[in-house]
Amino acid sequence: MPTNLPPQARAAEKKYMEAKTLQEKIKYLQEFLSLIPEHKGTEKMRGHLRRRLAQLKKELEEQKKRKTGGGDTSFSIKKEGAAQIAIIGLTGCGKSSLITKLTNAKSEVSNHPFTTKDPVPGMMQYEDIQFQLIDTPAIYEGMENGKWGSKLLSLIRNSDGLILLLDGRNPVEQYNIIVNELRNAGIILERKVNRVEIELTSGGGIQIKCMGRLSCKIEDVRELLKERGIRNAIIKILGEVDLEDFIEALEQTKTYKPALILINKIDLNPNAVEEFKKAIGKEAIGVSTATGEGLSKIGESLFKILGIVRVYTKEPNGEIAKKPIIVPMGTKVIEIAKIVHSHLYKNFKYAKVWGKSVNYDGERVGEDHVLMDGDVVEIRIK
Ligand SMILES: Nc1nc2c(ncn2[C@@H]2O[C@H](COP(=O)(O)OP(=O)(O)OP(=O)(O)O)[C@@H](O)[C@H]2O)c(=O)[nH]1
Ligand SMILES: [Mg+2]
Repeated sequence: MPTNLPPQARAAEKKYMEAKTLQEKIKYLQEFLSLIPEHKGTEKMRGHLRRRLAQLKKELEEQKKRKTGGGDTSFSIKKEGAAQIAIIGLTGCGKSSLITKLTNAKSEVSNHPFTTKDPVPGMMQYEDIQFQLIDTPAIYEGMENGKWGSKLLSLIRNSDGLILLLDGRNPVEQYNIIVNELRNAGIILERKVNRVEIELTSGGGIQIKCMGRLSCKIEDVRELLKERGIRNAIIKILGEVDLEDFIEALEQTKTYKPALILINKIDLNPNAVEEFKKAIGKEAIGVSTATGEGLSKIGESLFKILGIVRVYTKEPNGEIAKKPIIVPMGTKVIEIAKIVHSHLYKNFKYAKVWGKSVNYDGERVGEDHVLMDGDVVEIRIK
């Protein structure tokens, strides 16, 4: 970012950065924008800021809406199990039928539109872990502005993943409506290839891991981070990214949710999955809550899309833990040590690992060793 801004602009920027409320942020950002000289050198910056302003205004509108309409109780549900998965779809696609089949939850099933009014959670067993499924009120067009829409969208944003349930009689049309509604709310189902991942750390300065290409100046990135008060972070650059991608990552304007696409009622249309794949180019699993077909595939598929692994700890000469620790794919031994106990983390010497990530059982590995699903880890300290 250019540093040659007039002092008045810098002062307004400072007020903007320090603003606590949305109203204040909007006010000072407007002021800041009006004080930036309009020339080529500031073009990109003005573009970013204008987009940010539009977004802040939208947030304010949403905040007002939440305060005035739609009742005050939120849809939020306390997380339990390995992951919280919201089952979403249009009315009548079979969300309540599905949760009733897969968990012990009871949710009213009916062919009247908009039967489910409040979310209903239930636990689904998959091997030695459980997923928390949530049956939700139906998605509808224009939901962002609707009475329950914003509550449902915040439940979706807070979940770890989604089941997109489509009615097999018109899966393509239903899919397009859902994706559009989610996109309008900044929720995306595909992780961008070109992206920045920022993980804040407690020390170590700014560490940049470039696995792609940066198409802006590194000094601009450093300045942006400094402006936001970020002193310690691990930053991953994937694909070709520019300053805009950094701003997006910092402001989390887009929320990515892994989603499993299920096409229900295949008893009524056995060709639904092929029709869907041909039109949309995506894989889906065909199920029928009426006949039970396809339901047994859901657990494994969910596990896969979530990108998680199960790690079992073991004390030297002790038993293997019955309950796994659930961590993201790519987790290193040292991160497991940190989760188990700070003592193991601080005094880490090496670990012994049994399972898929090692060449032979009981192999000795260092702190950066990446674990795989089902691994058993024994941490040795100094
Ligand atoms: N033929 C057939 N009908 C199904 C299937 N699954 C659900 N249904 C029927 O579809 C209707 C709607 O099912 P629900 O489970 O209530 O749908 P929902 O998605 O929860 O609907 P809302 O709560 O309104 O959003 C009911 O009449 C179900 O019996 C299926 O696999 N095959
Ligand atoms: Mg329902």
